[in-house]
Amino acid sequence: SAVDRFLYAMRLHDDQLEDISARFQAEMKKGLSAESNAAAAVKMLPTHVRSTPDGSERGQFLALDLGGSKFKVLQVKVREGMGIRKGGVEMEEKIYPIPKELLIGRGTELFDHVSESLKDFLQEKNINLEKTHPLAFTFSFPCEQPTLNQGLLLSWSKNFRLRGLQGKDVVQSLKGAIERTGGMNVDVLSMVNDTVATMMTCGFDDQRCEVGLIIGTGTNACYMEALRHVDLVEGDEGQMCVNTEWGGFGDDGALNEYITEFDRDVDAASNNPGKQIFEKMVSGMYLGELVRLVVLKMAKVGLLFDGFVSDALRTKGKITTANVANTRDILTGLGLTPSQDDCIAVQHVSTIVSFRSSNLVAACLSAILTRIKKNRSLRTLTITVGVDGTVYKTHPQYPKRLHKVVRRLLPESHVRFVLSDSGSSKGAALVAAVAQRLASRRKQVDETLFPFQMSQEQLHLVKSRMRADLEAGLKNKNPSTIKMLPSFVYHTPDGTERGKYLALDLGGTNFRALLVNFKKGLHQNTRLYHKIYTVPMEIMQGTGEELFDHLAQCVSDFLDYMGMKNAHLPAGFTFSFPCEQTAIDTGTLLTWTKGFKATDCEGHDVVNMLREAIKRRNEFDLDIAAVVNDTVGTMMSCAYEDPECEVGLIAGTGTNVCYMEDVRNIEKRDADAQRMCINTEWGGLGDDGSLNDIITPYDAEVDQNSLHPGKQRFEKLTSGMYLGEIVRQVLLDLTRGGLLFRGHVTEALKTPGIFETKYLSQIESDRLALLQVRSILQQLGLDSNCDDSIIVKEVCGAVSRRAAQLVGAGIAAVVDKIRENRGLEHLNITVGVDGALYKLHPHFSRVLHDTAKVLAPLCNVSFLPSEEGSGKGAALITAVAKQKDKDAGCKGQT
Ligand code: 0WK
Ligand code: 0WK
Ligand code: BGC
Ligand code: BGC
Repeated sequence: SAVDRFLYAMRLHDDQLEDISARFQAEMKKGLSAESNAAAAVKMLPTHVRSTPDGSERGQFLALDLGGSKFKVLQVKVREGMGIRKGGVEMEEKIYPIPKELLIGRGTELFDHVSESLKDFLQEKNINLEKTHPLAFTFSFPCEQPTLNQGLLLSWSKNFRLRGLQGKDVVQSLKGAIERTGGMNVDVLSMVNDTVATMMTCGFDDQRCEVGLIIGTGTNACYMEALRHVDLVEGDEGQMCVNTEWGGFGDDGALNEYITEFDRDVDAASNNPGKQIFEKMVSGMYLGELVRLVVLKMAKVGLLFDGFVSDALRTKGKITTANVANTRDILTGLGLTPSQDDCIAVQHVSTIVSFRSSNLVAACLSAILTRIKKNRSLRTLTITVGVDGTVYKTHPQYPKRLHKVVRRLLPESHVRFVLSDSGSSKGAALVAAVAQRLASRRKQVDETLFPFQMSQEQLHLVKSRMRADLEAGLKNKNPSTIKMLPSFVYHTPDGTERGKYLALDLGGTNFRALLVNFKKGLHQNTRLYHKIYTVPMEIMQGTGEELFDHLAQCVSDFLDYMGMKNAHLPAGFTFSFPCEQTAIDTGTLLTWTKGFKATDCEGHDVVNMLREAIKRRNEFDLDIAAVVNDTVGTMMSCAYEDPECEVGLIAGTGTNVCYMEDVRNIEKRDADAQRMCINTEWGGLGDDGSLNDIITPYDAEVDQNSLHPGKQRFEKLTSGMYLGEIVRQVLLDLTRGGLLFRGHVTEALKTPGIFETKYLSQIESDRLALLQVRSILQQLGLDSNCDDSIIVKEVCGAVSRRAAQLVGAGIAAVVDKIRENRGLEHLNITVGVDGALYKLHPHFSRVLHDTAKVLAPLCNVSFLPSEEGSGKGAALITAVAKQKDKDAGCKGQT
């Protein structure tokens, strides 16, 4: 017919619809990817709704539904409250008209109207104004949401064009208005787009509903996208609902060949020209205008009403979508006297306009469904689409036509359409219920982790307590928690050290044997060979004889490996446990620490025990000339590189520090040297209860289950042997509280030592996506979901951060003491460091540095990780000891 010819451009055939569907799929990709999102016409906004209703939502909520044709205030009771049939939702609502001028006024005025309406609703429904009411906010405009209850307005659309809110957080604006209205307490828990609320509403009864569609004043759709495709949100686990804002499809010209002159006219006359091109071809706000402009043109060219044009027909907005449905009375309303053919023709025009709208929606909807099918690599997709909007609800043929075209475009899929019968606020309330649960979980996790957060005051306290016990340990009257053990090392290396030495290194986790050869010339060319031997648990906790026999056997293996069985080398023995020394080559073990508990060792000289073990083997001989603590060995190793290194720090399985103390301060031991290196054994700080105000129940539990309860309390807050256990205790507690792993306390979680500290380092590395955190948890037999892994990462972070801060406070105490020892305003000093925690943990060293800098502002502390461990240091000390013997020897002679 004439109309068909006239509106040829509006009749879209399936191949065109498939083309539009393909274009829209491309637009979706553009909107989802981080690098092309900014310029994308279809914004694909993440909503932070990570799941459709799962049946656990409950609660009473107020709801605001703003942005559609009607502004509503509601109260929604989900699965609770008297008389609600099991599992039901009860809603009370009231529509509050919005005065036209408010739609184009100041944003704050609109929100004042909203909050005054809310107050009116509370009063009318006798809802207690004192109680704080959780509120779910549906706001149907494009908003960027950093979180579930924040929404930065990108732009207005439809008939809203207000000033002063673009780019602002509309949740804050609402809270501001509620504040201004006063007399009510409302907690805005979540803000959702009406498509999301519609999807959730329909998802309440139909688990398959994973798409929300609005064809009302405006048009839009949302759907559950795979999180791995949502670049703008961290994590690639599970799903997230994306608000496509497909109204903007075509704003970048992607639909130009489908745009007709009438569309251009509608756009030009709209309050946001160039924007929402797709919406202006589809939604209720514009269909009436399209019909009017087509009818006007046809009248002008004499195809209607014998070419008579009335003013009304020329007037914008005279034909609204509502009455496109029945033609006769609209034409009379326009002061026209239509003939029967005119009516049929006009009816045909509105049918074609409405047809095109449903076809375009079908095309883009099929694009979304195709994408979901691909995401899940399904051959056939069975899914439900939740729909709302006056066009869909009131245009008699619209739903049928839409369903038919979608099924024609996706013949192999089973697409069900569910009309959201009571508006979208039920869905909004379900989102709020999830937000409430997440918020309460968040609060409980924060409360659990709060004691691990060290305030500046607390860190200053730890620094001064450390300082006090360092001082006390140097005095010999009363025992101190920090033993301050003399090392008989009087100065750091001066580069004159020469010769070949064997270094034996019993650390926290393994035993190392090293051959170190100091050659003439620059110290770079120190040759060093080493071999690492494990120390099995049963040896660590067997008899002293077995332990030292094991060490002697390792040495024998190393000498074989080096072919130096008969070298009779001088050896330095790094022994990383508290030893009382009376000379450089003796050391009485005071107490085992870390994972060691070998019998008949404490109170014995560890050098003799090693010598006896070697004698027992009777196949090689060693001249053990020095025994040093690993902190001392580390300080010497690093001092060989940097003469300013006068402190040695171990942050590994255990923790400890040594430093060059002025002999005049070492009351319990005099020596005719200016300084001596003191092995502080600061791990014992707190053994007298001085740290009880920061020790948490989790720490107490770890101490109780440790090999040496009550001992090494500072070490048990800061070192690798224990951090994993502290994390496990916290995870246990959170799981028992139902906040983690769905409350399942598995055997794995109850297994001591399962959470090795190396996992902390892995879990906390920024590069590690949550997925990998989950696989680590999987390996540990902990079946977790995305949120669980987020919490586990947080717990690890809290525990390791505290450890680094406490060690930082300890270092600040040591370097400040050295500065004051030397009466310096300012001290430059280097700390030689070793230990897996310091070297491998992604954040430990930085937090340690920052804390030391803040707590010891007058000291410029640089940290030098030791390259080859403390072995070289032990060899250096052995070289010095041998040198002295020689000097003493020839002095003896002279
Ligand atoms: C009813 C929903 C509301 C949505 C509206 C859209 O409760 O959230 O905005 O449908 O349809 P309209 O009222 O614009 O036709
Ligand atoms: C390597 C040193 C060794 C020290 C160890 C501490 O060579 O003396 O005991 O570091 O680190 P851990 O092995 O306890 O992580
Ligand atoms: C808005 C969308 C909304 C849709 C339906 C559009 O104009 O940009 O956020 O979902 O209308 O109300
Ligand atoms: C020991 C120290 C050692 C530290 C680091 C502590 O348990 O008591 O002697 O330096 O661990 O290995």
